[in-house]
Amino acid sequence: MTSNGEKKLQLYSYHRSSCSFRVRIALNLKGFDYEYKPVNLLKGEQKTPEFLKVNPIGYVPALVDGDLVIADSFAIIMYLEEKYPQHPLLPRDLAKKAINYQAANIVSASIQPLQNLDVLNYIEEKVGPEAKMPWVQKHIGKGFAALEKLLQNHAGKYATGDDLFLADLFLAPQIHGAIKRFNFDMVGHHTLFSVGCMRHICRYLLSKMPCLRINQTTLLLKDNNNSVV
Ligand SMILES: N[C@@H](CCC(=O)N[C@@H](CS)C(=O)NCC(=O)O)C(=O)O
Repeated sequence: MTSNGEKKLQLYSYHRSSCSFRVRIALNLKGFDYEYKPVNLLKGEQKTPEFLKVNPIGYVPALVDGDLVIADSFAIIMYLEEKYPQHPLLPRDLAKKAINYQAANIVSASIQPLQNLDVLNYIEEKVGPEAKMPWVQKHIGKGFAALEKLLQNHAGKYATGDDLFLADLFLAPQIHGAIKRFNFDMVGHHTLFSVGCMRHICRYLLSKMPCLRINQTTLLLKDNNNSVV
């Protein structure tokens, strides 16, 4: 329960999931205390009957707010944005808002689905394990080249200027995963690397919430009780 008697939000998440990471950043920016419900994707927990009742497609993240269950990071973030206006995640300027939607959708529709665990397992089975990395790197490269062009005239400290918005929530976990998990070479992606990178997001979150600490290896943020946030 929260201090005003409402049930705490619950987030079904996996620490390595970039889609869950987007929502964790949004919840942090909006300043929520929420219950973390881990779903271990490598152990197949997303396919258990219990989790499929939460999200029938078997993906994290999923957010529970009272009786409402919302799956899909974009839907969750838009819901949080409309319900809880503190720290707006979208700029007022219409053109800048459109750039934010475009950047978020390049990541969530044209990059991440092609590197999803289910897809990589399929490629491994049908083509062979050696085919996975080139496949992922090709699609990250294609998406990042488009993002680089899209953002080069808009970027400031963050993706679309000097404030942190929706595009950053999608970019930071994607860039983080590209480097750490898929060994993607960021040379030639200067705009993305300098603005979208985790350092900015983490520094910002840490300055807002001094109770948080960051694990330098996993880049997970933890609170004083050592719980992942
Ligand atoms: N469009 C969905 C995609 C969700 C998704 O693909 N989640 C991945 C983790 S980032 C997952 O749960 N994968 C499990 C699997 O492939 O079995 C969103 O943005 O939330």
